[in-house]
Amino acid sequence: MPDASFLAWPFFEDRHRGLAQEIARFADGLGELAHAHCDVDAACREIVRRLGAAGWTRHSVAGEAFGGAADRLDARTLCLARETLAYRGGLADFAFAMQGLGAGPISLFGTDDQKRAWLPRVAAGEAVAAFALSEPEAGSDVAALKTRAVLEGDGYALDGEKTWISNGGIADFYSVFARTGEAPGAKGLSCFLVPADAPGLRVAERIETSAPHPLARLRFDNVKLPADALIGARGEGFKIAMSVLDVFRSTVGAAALGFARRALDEATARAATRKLFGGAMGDLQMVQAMLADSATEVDAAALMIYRAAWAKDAGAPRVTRESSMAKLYATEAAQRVVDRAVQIMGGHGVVRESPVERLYRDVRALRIYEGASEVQKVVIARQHLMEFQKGEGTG
Ligand code: COS
Repeated sequence: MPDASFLAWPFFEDRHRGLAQEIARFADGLGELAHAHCDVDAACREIVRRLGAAGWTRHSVAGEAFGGAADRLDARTLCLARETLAYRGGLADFAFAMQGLGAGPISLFGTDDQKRAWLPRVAAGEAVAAFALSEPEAGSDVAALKTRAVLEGDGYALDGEKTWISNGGIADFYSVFARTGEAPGAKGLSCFLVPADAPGLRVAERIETSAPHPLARLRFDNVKLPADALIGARGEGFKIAMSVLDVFRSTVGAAALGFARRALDEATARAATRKLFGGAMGDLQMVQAMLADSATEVDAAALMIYRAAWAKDAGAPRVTRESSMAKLYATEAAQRVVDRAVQIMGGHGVVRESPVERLYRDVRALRIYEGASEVQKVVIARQHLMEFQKGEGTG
């Protein structure tokens, strides 16, 4: 059983404690479906369907009138759900996470019509959502993106290429960021709602990764969009992307925490039961040192994640610094915790499809996606310096 003592922390309300138990039961019920599958597309759709039927994807969208569990996204619920699902399997976590991220621009910036068109279906697990930001030459440097949306009559024509798009190929709609040219760089981007069946949009390539999930490169060739496909205001695309990422970055940390807790539990069980040198493996101080480091890092990651989520839920206008710190620390720490677990498992840790071998593959991408560790450091340092300068100004 995963350690649940952190739920007593003051970051949570009783409703979170109840939800954490319920989602654990739901996740246990997924069984092998929670893991990457030979048919990841079908598995993902089925997980989304079940998440919807059980009411979990209601937490992925904002607005009770649009099928959401509440009027605001609750970052603590999203983090608890991701941590719990990731503990059971990377694909279950992935399927849940992408519903929230893909629908995030609509939840936070969409019109009522856009919300009515898509959020109830995302909440019910009937529509699959995707977030299309990265390009072949713009991943970390978002302001460099080149996909263009040109005004044509009342609407837009979209041209360009997106890559590393999670749910690419199975999504029902994409939140697409494109250059509309109001100003150079970050100030000239906008966000668009693009249905997957829009003529001119096609999957140019499916991308296979070490922890398989639906992932694709997309082409947009003269995709005609109506004026009401614009999400938020023209020129606000960069801020929309960053605001959505502010909410979801701490949830990436939470997924890493779920992987780390599972790795620590597997390693602990092994150390407690495996006999060597005439005693239990866990009696060896070098093994104890590994367990101590991992247990400490798991707790530290949990503190940072739930601090960031609590700050967001408590109404902080921006949690850029807190969510970047949580993502950076938790994903880097999880990599170390999983690696130590492999070491403690010995040969068993590299047996294909064993729990720890899966974790070893599952955890790696988290240090890259939704802002690589290096980008998080840039973001944290900028915020830190800005706070210092503000303090200087006020004396
Ligand atoms: N929330 C709201 N607004 C934000 C913001 C945030 N978190 N971060 C930046 N902005 C605003 C800034 O305030 C600025 O507006 P003003 O000039 O009006 O103040 C504007 O957006 C431009 O910001 P900035 O100058 O910081 O832009 P940069 O191009 O220098 O940003 C980084 C560089 C690296 C910080 C940014 O590109 C980034 O976060 N990249 C990683 C993106 C990512 O996660 N990629 C993975 C793809 S998604 S899977």
